[in-house]
Amino acid sequence: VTIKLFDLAGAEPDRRFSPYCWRTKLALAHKGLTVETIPWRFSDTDAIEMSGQRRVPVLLDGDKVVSDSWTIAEYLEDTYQHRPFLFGSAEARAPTRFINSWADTVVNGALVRLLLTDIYAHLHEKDRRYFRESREKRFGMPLEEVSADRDTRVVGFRQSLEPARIILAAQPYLAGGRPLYADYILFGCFMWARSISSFRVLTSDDPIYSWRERMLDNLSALARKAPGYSE
Ligand SMILES: N[C@@H](CCC(=O)N[C@@H](CS)C(=O)NCC(=O)O)C(=O)O
Repeated sequence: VTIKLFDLAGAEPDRRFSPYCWRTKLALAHKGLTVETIPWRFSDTDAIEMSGQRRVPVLLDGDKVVSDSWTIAEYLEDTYQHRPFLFGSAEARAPTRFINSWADTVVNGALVRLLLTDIYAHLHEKDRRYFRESREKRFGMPLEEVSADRDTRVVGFRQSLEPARIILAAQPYLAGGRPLYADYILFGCFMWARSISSFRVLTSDDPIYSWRERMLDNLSALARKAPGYSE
């Protein structure tokens, strides 16, 4: 059976920009598992109804339906134990989960404010109204206002990455000498940015920038080959 993945797409079906879907695609490639990705738009809620929730990624593996990128990572690790480890060891799972919650809250929370209008610009027509309404409600202001001050706001974003910068100045990957799921988590955030925006979120003298370059080339340059922008 081929694994299938519902993967958030923009107007162009091959523009895949969800940070969470990127984590899953990189995890599958790390495990050497082939996947058929299905382009999914925000308004395609019926297509993932069987998952009992309304967000992607949603993974189909035989008769198994798994949603939420963290749950999927654990599922892949536990189901495909004979494949390369995603977490490194049983003990590494908990600190990796901390990186997951840091990326979801601090990193993605700051990035969305920098990227919101670029995301909107790449959406499929059928998603625009829902996206504008739901995000303007969430931020309490027009989309365009949310990212209007991004040239100044990006400075704080870069500072907030200091925990990753310190470790990446000392070793090539968050996980150590080779990339593991910890790296795919944070890298997924940058793939979100790269897929839909030419805005410069990192400076080229940043150790995180060099790490991102290495990550783009790993796994047969899966990420670098995907439609996106280079800053
Ligand atoms: N905690 C979830 C978050 C998934 C998520 O928020 N996905 C977004 C796409 S990036 C989504 O499907 N949003 C649907 C919506 O906003 O209606 C995970 O890690 O998979």
